[in-house]
Amino acid sequence: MSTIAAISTPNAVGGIAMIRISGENAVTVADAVFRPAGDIKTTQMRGYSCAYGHIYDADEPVDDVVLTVFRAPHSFTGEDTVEITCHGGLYISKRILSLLFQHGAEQAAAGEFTERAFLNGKMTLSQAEAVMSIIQADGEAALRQANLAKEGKLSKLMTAVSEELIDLMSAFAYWLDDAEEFPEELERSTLHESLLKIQKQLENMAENYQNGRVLREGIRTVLLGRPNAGKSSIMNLLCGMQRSIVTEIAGTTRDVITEQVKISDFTLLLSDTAGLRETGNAIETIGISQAYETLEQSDLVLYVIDASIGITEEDQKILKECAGRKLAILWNKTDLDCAAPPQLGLPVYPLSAHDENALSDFGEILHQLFAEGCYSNQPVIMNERQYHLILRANTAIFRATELLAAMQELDLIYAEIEEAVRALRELDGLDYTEDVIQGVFSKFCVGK
Ligand SMILES: Nc1nc2c(ncn2[C@@H]2O[C@H](COP(=O)(O)OP(=O)(O)O)[C@@H](O)[C@H]2O)c(=O)[nH]1
Ligand SMILES: [Mg+2]
Repeated sequence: MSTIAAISTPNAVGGIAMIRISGENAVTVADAVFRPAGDIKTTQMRGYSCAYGHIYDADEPVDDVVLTVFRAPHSFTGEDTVEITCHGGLYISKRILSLLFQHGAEQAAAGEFTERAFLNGKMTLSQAEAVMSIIQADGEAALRQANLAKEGKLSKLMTAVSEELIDLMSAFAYWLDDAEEFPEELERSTLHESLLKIQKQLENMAENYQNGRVLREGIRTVLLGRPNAGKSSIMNLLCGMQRSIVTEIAGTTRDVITEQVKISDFTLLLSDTAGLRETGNAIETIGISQAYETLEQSDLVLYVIDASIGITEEDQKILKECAGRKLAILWNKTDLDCAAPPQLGLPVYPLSAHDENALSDFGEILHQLFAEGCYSNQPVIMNERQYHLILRANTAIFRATELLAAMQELDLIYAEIEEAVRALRELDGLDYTEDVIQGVFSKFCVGK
């Protein structure tokens, strides 16, 4: 395999930059441009050792650097690897990289170092994907999930499920060729039970992925309620700035206003909407229908009620339309004379939007609403590719149970279970095609 090189630090000016070289000739390529300050020759450096010295372009010094050597197979990629840490100027790092190219290294493609780690058996495909998830993690929960996958917990789980399926297959492989009918020795009900158990596991994984989506992409949150309930005031409170216009005039907000807000571990994609009411105003009517569209796409509804008025019939009607979504009632304007919050079997949070600290514990509320799935210590699948393979396996198992119930022939059932195993093996890269690998690693950054 060729020797590749890339700048692994961001394409920006910083204190230091790091250039990574990997492949059979990594050390000789580095040796061609590096003059150590000490006595040990670069080619004689041992793994996990580093040296201080200078990069030279012919006889011209370019930068003083630290060079770290990793010897195969004890490196990230499993190949000989050299990391050059230089001053973090854009020109310097690019100039050193181009010197490496002059001495035989080739530009690494996106994710190529990790791809090599996978191809060299240093990690499974889901562990390789976890590397990217670690880089992208923007909070504690996302990082914890990525680390679980990186440690191989997801791989272990996938292997366990595949092995259960393979055991089932071998249990009835014996009857496969000559059984005209379903053999009596093989208990239909036991087989059915085992398949259902596996199906449940796969369904849980798919569900956890959906729950985890809010961590990866943000919680699509909509502020809904009647005009003047205080939605825009609460929007501004959560944004920490005057994002929406607030007036005492009902019908002030018309467009949907969306802002990204980071609260505790969560990112909210927060939308303020027009107050919901019957109105003859054409512009307001459009705003109201946009509010309903936003509701359709939301993960969380914050339903704002003016506590000095209390819950109205209209509120009750709209709340019914929110059924099935994560929902919290913000019982606003508690600084005024107001009734006790209603008992609706929903979480109700009393507050006054005029108190600037009113939502300082909002992160807690989000934790209560979204803790499940996000904070599990179970390994969670991390991306669409993995999700679709879980669904593919699940569909195959479902078909197997249907065939079993319909007293169909064994070989049809066997084929479905085999299909589920194929999907799970592809998930962890035990079987893969060039396209799969290309699809996974092209999403990485160059230099990782
Ligand atoms: N007293 C009091 N007034 C509030 C509170 N929240 C909002 N208001 C007032 O209620 C009116 C409508 O607020 P606004 O945020 O525009 O409501 P929206 O129509 O639901 O967006 C404005 O005059 C606000 O100042 C609150 O907690 N207490
Ligand atoms: Mg408003």
